[in-house]
Amino acid sequence: MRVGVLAAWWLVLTGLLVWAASRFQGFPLAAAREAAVADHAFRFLMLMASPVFTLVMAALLYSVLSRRGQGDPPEPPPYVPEHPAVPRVWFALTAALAAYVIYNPGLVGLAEMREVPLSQLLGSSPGGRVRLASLGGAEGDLVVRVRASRWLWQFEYPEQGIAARELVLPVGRRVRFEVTATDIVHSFWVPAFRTKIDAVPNLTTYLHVTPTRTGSFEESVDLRVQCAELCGVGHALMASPVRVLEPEKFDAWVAQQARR
Ligand SMILES: [Cu+2]
Repeated sequence: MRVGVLAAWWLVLTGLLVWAASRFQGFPLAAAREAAVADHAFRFLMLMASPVFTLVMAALLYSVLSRRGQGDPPEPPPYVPEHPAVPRVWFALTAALAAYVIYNPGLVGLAEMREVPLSQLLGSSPGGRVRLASLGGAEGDLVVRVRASRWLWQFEYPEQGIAARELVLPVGRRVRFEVTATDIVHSFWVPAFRTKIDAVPNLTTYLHVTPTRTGSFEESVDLRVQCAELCGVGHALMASPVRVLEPEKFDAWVAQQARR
């Protein structure tokens, strides 16, 4: 009977949690192809973790309520494992789940974000170094060089021969960011894109993003470049607005910047 009560608690709590999660609207604006991959992974992991969390909570609630008001036992009961198979099954099951999520959405999602086959993501480069950390992914349509300094961002468009202090991008084109820093370690992060990469002095790191909707910082604060690595007193204010435009408006912006 005890198992039945516990199972009922578990079912009720799981139902409540999944219902609340399905109504959750608190995600930041999603404005890139990569954001959809990241949000899918987040929802999937939450769904996987929910029954584990509620089982622990159900056992806790059941234990607290069923032992209420009975005082301390006269002497501590001896530890007798009732079902030695239970911890083994629990361990095997959670280990298998952990291995599964490392693969999918972990590695599969990373390959999807970088638009490369999984085999290429895991293969080693000719120099023998693991590519996982250094691989930027498939080529982009537009290159933007990002330079981080205490406490500002600078953007350079080498193919267009222009530079700017705000990040302006065309919608629907794959952008290759080449990121570096001039002083200390910073981190390039646009909340609406859900991707992030460290900006390191004397090193270029790569990030690829395909914006999927037009918008600006004035419409959503999630469209901003925000430093995500604590870098001193100006860290929290180290942000630049992001503007995503229709391709023809982007070309007009480039022409206007070039004339300056
Ligand atoms: Cu910072």
